[in-house]
Amino acid sequence: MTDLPESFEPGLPAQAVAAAPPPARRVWRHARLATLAEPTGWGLVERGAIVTEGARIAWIGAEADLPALGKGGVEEHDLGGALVTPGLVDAHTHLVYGGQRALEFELRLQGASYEDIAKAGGGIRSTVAATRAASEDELLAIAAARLRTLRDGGVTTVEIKSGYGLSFEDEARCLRVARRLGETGVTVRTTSLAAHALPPEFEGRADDYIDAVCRWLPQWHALGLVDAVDAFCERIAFSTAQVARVFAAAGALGLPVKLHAEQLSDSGGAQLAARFKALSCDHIEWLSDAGVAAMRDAGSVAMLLPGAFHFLRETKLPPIAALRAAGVPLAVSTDHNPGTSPTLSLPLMIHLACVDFRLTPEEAVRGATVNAARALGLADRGTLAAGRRADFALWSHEHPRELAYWFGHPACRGTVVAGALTPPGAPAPR
Ligand code: DI6
Ligand code: FE
Repeated sequence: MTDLPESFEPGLPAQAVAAAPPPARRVWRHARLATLAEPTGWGLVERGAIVTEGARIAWIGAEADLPALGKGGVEEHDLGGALVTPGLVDAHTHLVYGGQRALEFELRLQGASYEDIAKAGGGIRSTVAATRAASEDELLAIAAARLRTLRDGGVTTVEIKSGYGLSFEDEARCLRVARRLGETGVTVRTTSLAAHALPPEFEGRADDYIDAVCRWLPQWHALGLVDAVDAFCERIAFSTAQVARVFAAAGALGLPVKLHAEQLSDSGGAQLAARFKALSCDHIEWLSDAGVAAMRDAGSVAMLLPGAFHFLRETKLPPIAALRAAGVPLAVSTDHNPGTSPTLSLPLMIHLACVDFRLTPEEAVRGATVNAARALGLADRGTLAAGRRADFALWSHEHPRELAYWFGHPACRGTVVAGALTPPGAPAPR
């Protein structure tokens, strides 16, 4: 039995240690752990415990092996046998927008296609109009409620894209809202998706709009609003040549890129994204063999979005077997957005990834944890291990495969975010 040191914070100068209060130390007992800490397997520990110090995991293992916790206050938590997994990571969302598109959904059910509606000026553009009409505080309030619902489903890290402002100030507003959502609690990573659709004031001038985006990007970056850059590469959106210009501007700022690629057709987006060492290629239903090889060589994550596939009643499946054979990591996210995936349940996406895309339950859960973290370039989360962030989700399941099995009802009992317990229904982070 090893004693834990008084403090796990490495390398602080003596004065800083004296001045700063010690981080809260908590022990979480009576947990059924699924650590995902090894490259394969669930990493099950039947009667486990976790010691957290501030926002980090200090120790994790069998409760019987708990080290002596030394002097000083330790807060005790009995988890009552709950299943504990790494906090879920939703690495692809469009969470900040005004309005909703239920009428468009109804029209599509009557036969109109997503592309028809987009070409007729509906679709993304109608959400742009509703977003521009909303105040920043209104956008914040709606998005905070959405984020709380995601968190109550086990999410402790979320990526939020802009893309419904499409002007310098409206995009900045949406990114600011995303940043404000990250000020407490759930980690928020922001992505500029200004190259999402052509705003009406640039009608017929897509290249001019791309020029503007390339000029605006350094300014949003200077305001501290952007962690990554995305684009929608599709025949109804932007060409590979246009996306290449946006990615070059991102590269000049040292920002990583990712791409909405091959969602509705094979445009060779994955090969372009690979040239820029993209963190991920997302959707990829129409991905070709050459695209798979390019992603493998670039180390990009395959971001699977079964909510959009389901909602658009797509039939073309992403090439899962080829991605698996190439060793491309598979991630799963909600793609929450009002047009193609109005869901706020990442556990439901785990289920759909298994049923519709034929992932194994373990692949799908890894897809919503460790591989999603990788898609955000975050190496400190997605598994449970000493030194990792103390982000975990508590479930009323016996085995983690049940995350994929049950669907459509909440099974998350709460989350621990940066070492602090948040029961379901707790106030939205503001
Ligand atoms: N692909 C999508 O699925 C969303 N954006 C994108 O580039 C849809 C956005 C919308 O319809 O509002
Ligand atoms: Fe998307």
